[in-house]
Amino acid sequence: MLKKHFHKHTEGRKQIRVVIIKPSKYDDEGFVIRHFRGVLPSNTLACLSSLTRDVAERELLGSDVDLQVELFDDTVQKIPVDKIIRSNRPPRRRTIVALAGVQSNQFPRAADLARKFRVGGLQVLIGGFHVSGTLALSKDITPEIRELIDLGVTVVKGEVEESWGAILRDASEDQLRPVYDFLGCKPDLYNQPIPMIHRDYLKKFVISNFGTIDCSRGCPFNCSFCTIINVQGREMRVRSPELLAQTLRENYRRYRINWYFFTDDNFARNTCWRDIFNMLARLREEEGIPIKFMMQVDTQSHKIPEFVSLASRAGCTQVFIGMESINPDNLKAVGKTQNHVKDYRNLIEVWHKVKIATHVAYIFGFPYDTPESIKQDVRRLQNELGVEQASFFMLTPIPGSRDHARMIQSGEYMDPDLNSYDSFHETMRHPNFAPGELEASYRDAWKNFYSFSYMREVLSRAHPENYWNIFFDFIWYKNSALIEGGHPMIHGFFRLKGRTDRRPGFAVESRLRHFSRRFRELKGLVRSWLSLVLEMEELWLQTRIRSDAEIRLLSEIKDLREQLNRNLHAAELQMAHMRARLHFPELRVPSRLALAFRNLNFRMAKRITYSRADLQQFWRRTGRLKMLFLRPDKMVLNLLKDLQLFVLFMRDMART
Ligand code: B12
Ligand code: SF4
Repeated sequence: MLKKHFHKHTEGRKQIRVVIIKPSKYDDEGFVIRHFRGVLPSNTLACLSSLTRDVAERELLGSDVDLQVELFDDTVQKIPVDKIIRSNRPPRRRTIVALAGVQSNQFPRAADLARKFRVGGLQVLIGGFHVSGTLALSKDITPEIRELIDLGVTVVKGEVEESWGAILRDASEDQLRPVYDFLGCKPDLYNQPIPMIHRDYLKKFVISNFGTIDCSRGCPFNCSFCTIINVQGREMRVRSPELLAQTLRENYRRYRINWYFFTDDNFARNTCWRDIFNMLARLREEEGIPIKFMMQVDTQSHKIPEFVSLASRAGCTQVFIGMESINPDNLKAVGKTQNHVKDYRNLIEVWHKVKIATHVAYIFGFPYDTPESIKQDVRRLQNELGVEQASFFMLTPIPGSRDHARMIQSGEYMDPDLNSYDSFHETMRHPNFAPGELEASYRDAWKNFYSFSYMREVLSRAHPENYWNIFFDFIWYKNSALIEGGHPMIHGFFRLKGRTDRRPGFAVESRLRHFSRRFRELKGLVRSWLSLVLEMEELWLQTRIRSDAEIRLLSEIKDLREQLNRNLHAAELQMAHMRARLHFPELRVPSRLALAFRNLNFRMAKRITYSRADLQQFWRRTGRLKMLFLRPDKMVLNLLKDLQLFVLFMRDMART
């Protein structure tokens, strides 16, 4: 929870508390998807918080009003519904709830929260892509939105940069309208307040020096599955590079935030990209602010003169590319005509040349996909294109897209539960897949792409500056998609399950039942994490960045190994190691090796440097033996070796 008071002296003044909530969604068992730590902080919360602050500073509600804002993110914190309701004490103290950035898959959860707040007598507003997209393409108000309006919830369609003050004024006077429609008058973003990141909120995320900002909105292209063009339009609107610079400086000065995800759908079409890149390069080179960032671009981005080279100079480390499919027939069928498959290889190479990692968005379920083609596509992404990362999605007819409107018209089957519209559930039927088969192919794609051998290949050729970014992404992705069975863009780390926060229709479990469920789940989770940690440790051992000194030492070891075949003693090997240390006083890694050398023979040293395969084999063998045959001395020794490796692994990771 984040609380901001914009006025210090509240006595005798009217108080308006705006509680902005980013709803999560339910899992298949009706529990709210919430994590101990999230990965990507919400830009919508940051954006609406800045707008509220601006309203307060400009005293748009009158000079006698004390405006406060509180932010809650349902994906990483429990929403204290009752406390929020109790804080509403009209007429002097009003609490207004704004359900923000509500996507279709979050709508059922948002609607449940809205109902509770309405029962508690609060004024409730809802905005974001579900209501905006649905109402943009539908002539009538759809039943789920109508139900909320009938409950007295205010629906806000479109962007509110130029109207948030007026809406809050209506709320403060108890005059909220049922629907506000700003789709026809999209705000000019140039001088609007920049989304503001809050330190306390960031503490809920794995990386606390990481922020999100949208530098532009809109996209000129016209893909049939896209909702963005029908809500934010096809004409680009951009934020002022100068205002962005001020915010980036302030974020760094106050909170040391220097890592960003620029959430623009297509940064390559931001008409101010050059000015923004130049500004970022100046912050890095002249002001010493080590900004680095990721951005989303299209498959033509590499052809924009200087775009790629300037992106690199500006601090870009990863591009998220809207590739979607390798099959030209699929691309044609969904109007993604800007994607030219023949040019994909060149696209990836151009980004690689400037050492920027590529991450492709890839959709399964297009008309020409089959279970076999999905397998082939994954192999081609790895072998032909060599992309570092891929995010897979199942094609979903999201309300607000042309696909959705067409399917409504033709009466094709769509899953009636909006909670499933998260791109990792099957929501429609496909002639080439039996029910459930698309989902199975999709799951296999994650498994096959993030295989040990491919991750090793990627990390072995990764630029040292990118190594740990990619490594962490692999952990995040494997945890979300393969352990949690969800989607990396929804899942964070360590799943929490509120017993009583269950979707209507699912019974609230007794304490005993819930705790035994959680115990079982946690046991499974610990096992999965252990094997993930060991897999990643092995990956690190096989691919880690070695210092020049270590490389020299290893080559010396290699020479000695050859000599060892001619009966050289391990003692001589130790001598070589000491010699190498004399030559390279800065040598850090050999001090770990030294430990190994002191106690262990040559084979063990090799093992510590390259792999824990022998240890793995020992534990596997030990696990199969009966108690009687166990060797406690070896077990203790190998346990110590494993612990030592683990500590080294953690230490290397923590250094980044
Ligand atoms: C960046 C991004 C992400 C990031 C999230 C980064 C972050 N945490 O901020 C990541 C990659 C994690 C992500 C994930 C997903 N995303 Co996304 N994402 C976006 C993207 C490209 C930008 C979001 C953004 O910053 N927008 C700018 C903000 C300020 O706009 P806004 O939220 O609409 O808010 C404005 C107005 O709507 C309004 N408003 C919003 N709420 C409210 C409330 C009130 C009361 C009022 C008055 C006004 C108001 O005011 C704001 C200012 O004008 C959008 C597309 C887009 N252009 O918005 C897709 C988008 C929101 N995502 C979408 C989807 C489907 C997903 C995923 C389900 C898919 C997936 N598997 O990846 C997941 C779900 C994750 C989750 N739990 O949120 C869809 C949602 C469509 C829909 N109808 O459901 C979108 C629209 C893209 C698309 N494919 O069409 N996403
Ligand atoms: S390129 Fe991306 S943002 Fe643009 S229309 Fe296509 S899917 Fe939408």
